[in-house]
Amino acid sequence: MSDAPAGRGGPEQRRGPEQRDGMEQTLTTRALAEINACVDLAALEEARVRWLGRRGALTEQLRSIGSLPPSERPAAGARINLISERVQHAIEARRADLERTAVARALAEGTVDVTLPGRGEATGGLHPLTQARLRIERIFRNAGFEVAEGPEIEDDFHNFQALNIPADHPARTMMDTFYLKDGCLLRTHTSPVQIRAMQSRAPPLALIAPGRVYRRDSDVTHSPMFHQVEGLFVDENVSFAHLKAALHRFMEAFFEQTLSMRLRPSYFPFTEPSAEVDISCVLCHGRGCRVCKHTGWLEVAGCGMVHPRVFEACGIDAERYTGWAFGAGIDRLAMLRYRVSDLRLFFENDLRFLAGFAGGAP
Ligand code: 2U9
Repeated sequence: MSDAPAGRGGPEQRRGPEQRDGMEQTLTTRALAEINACVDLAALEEARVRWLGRRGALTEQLRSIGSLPPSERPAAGARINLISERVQHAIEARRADLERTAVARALAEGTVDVTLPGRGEATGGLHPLTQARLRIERIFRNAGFEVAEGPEIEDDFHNFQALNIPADHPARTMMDTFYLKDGCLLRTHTSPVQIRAMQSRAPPLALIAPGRVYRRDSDVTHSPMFHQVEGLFVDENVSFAHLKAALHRFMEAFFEQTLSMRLRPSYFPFTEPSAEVDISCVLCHGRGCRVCKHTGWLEVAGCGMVHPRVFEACGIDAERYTGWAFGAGIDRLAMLRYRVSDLRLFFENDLRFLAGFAGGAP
């Protein structure tokens, strides 16, 4: 506004009530006309400041009441408040109008094209290692096993001594360990979970322990953190024949194909006798390919009968009970099942790789 709204700062005491009445009407008419003439929200805000702001015309009017005779002040104040309210309502109504118009214009100009197809929502999925683990868990749960968990930070007793691996045992170097403070370590296998189960409960016991394990070992085929699943079955009259049948059933269920399985004698401190578990190659079905190095066989697990010293360390009567155990790398099982040729792909979390597993059900 170039000219100041009428009466601003005027000497009120020289005006009579009729004069003031006329002037207030003029003010109201001008304010409402200005507000309705605003074509955008910025202009409306300017008008609001001009009329109702701290130095706005109506605020000044209210302030100038002090110069009126005391008897006229209440009535004059009430009238100006009424005008301010009308102006305020007019601003709000105009603002709503302008906002509606802006939305209508944006729609008309096609800024928001409601006919465009949506961008779509990417469906996430379980990591292939999680899918493999859940698959293993489901198979064993169906066979009556429970799934047990335990701490990843362990002590020497649960990770080594109770498993018949004393301090000077050569197996300690085989399982290069990450040591922490106060004699703690990162578990090198999930066996401590079974140790704790046997310490706290009496047989019969049927459980698997899947989880992360750690070894100071890192190259193309080894990661310092990898995933294992171990199984333990303890009762009276449990034999090696049970072990072989259970593992064979598991392998066929996991790979969803008929397989041959063979056991080769081996050595682990915690089992006696011990064996390596081979299955016929899941890719070439035993004919020989690059994955099985043309042998027709894949080594997928180790197993054996629980060593009596392990039972003794857990307070289980080794004369009465026998048990079998096995261990397998979940990462290797997942590579074979999902045809992944490089272990590192599981740990890089490249979405282009992971997207191939989205929606996959274990
Ligand atoms: C208790 C008693 C015995 C678990 C076993 C293996 C054989 C085995 C390897 C497979 C691939 C580790 O991930 S890997 O490198 N494991 O060969 N593990 S028997 O034996 C146990 C476990 C717990 C109380």
